[in-house]
Amino acid sequence: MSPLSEHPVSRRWPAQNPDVLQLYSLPTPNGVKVGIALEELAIPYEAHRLSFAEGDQFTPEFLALNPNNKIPAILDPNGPGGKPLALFESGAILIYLAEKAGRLIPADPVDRLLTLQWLMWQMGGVGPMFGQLGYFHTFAGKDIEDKRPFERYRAETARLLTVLDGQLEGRDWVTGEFSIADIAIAPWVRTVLTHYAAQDLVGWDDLSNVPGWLDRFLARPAVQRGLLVPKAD
Ligand SMILES: N[C@@H](CCC(=O)N[C@@H](CS)C(=O)NCC(=O)O)C(=O)O
Repeated sequence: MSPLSEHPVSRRWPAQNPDVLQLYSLPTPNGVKVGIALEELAIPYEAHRLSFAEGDQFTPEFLALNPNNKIPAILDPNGPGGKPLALFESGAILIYLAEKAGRLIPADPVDRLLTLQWLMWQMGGVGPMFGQLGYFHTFAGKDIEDKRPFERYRAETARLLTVLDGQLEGRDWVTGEFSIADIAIAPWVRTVLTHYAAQDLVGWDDLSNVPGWLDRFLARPAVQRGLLVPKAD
């Protein structure tokens, strides 16, 4: 890839410090995962805030970085082999950052796979299903008369939370040690409470382990900083 300053995304969102990792994001459940990981790992970065209202994700400059028109995405001037790296998909970015820093992903091969297993569980299940619950319960889909889509995603969200509750039995964190699996999952679980106010719909009070785990997650100073990334202008 050409130097970071020559990437089209840098024309629209110029880097003040082109030597550090550039993040293009918003504080959504997918976006904050990367801010939290960067803060936990103490990796220097510069964050650029997109505006969905302005359609920033559809501009040619952003599409040159992520043709899938979604945040988060990163541009790291010091990628593998010392070359610039552009990356999208929050799960891929979390794996990249953890491996780069040598933390938040276990070195043991089996533990590493189990961490990736729970990360993929979030990416393939929790994110899409919880997101649909939000659409049909809180956002534009809430006025749709046919309640079958809402019920489908409500039940699936409740089921996924029960699975997580079982995994957390006897563990402080999803796979034992704090990892990118926690960073991927917790922002979505938080959103059920903060943005959807759906705790009564998904059996929150029946969960034995998830509420305490979420409290532990939110008590971490790096998490609290990461939840605000990128800051509003
Ligand atoms: N699987 C993707 C999902 C990313 C995603 O859905 N991002 C949303 C915000 S949370 C977005 O950018 N939406 C803008 C759009 O769809 O136009 C990831 O985890 O990075």
